[in-house]
Amino acid sequence: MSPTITAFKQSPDRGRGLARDMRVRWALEEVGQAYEVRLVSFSEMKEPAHRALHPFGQIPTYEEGDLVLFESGSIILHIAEHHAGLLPADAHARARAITWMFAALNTVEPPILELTNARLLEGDKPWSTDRLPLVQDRVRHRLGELSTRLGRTDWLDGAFSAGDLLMVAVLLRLRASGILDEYPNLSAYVARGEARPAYKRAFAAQLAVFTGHPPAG
Ligand SMILES: N[C@@H](CCC(=O)N[C@@H](CS)C(=O)NCC(=O)O)C(=O)O
Repeated sequence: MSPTITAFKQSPDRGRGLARDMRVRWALEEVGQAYEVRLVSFSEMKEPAHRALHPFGQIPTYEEGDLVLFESGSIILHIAEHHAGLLPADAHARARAITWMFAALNTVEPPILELTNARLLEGDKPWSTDRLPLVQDRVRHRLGELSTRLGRTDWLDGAFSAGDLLMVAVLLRLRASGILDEYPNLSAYVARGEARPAYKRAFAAQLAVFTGHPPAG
């Protein structure tokens, strides 16, 4: 039975790949697992029926038989643990790939989200112009460290893994700011992620929700 995920009925980014169902779609495409999508509006997300799946009234959720999950990282870990392709077989390499999943969500995504919030939600506040450079510098600090670790390698630790999937998904949220371009190896890393056929299929499926046109092929 195919799992069902939830996604925005009206995505704020107009289906450009930033909503977090994208990373779950990408993981499912990487492992070749077909899936269903249930679209929810902002008001539906806050209703009891959806909150029974997701206590914080958000997307994505994941339903598979009687299993219900929320949190994109947990969903992707579940997918990666039940299918080949997103985690290495070697126990230590697997633990390191999972470490990168946590690093993406817990160390790299928070300053990026802070920057998004500073721009979108606080841009009209009188203190915003003083605060924004501080927030941008916190992002640069983290990216500098990540860039040093990645160096000239294609992926964070050997072959592409769920750690890379989440890291690329998180870094993509920075593209509009221009900050990612300051780190050529990270830009190239993100581009490598976007070039993966599974990413392209997931992106096309998410965009189709916005355009109303199903992806070709
Ligand atoms: N930590 C959660 C964050 C989920 C989240 O923020 N989802 C956003 C969409 S990308 C959402 O539903 N926003 C609407 C809202 O919070 O009301 C995850 O990784 O799944």
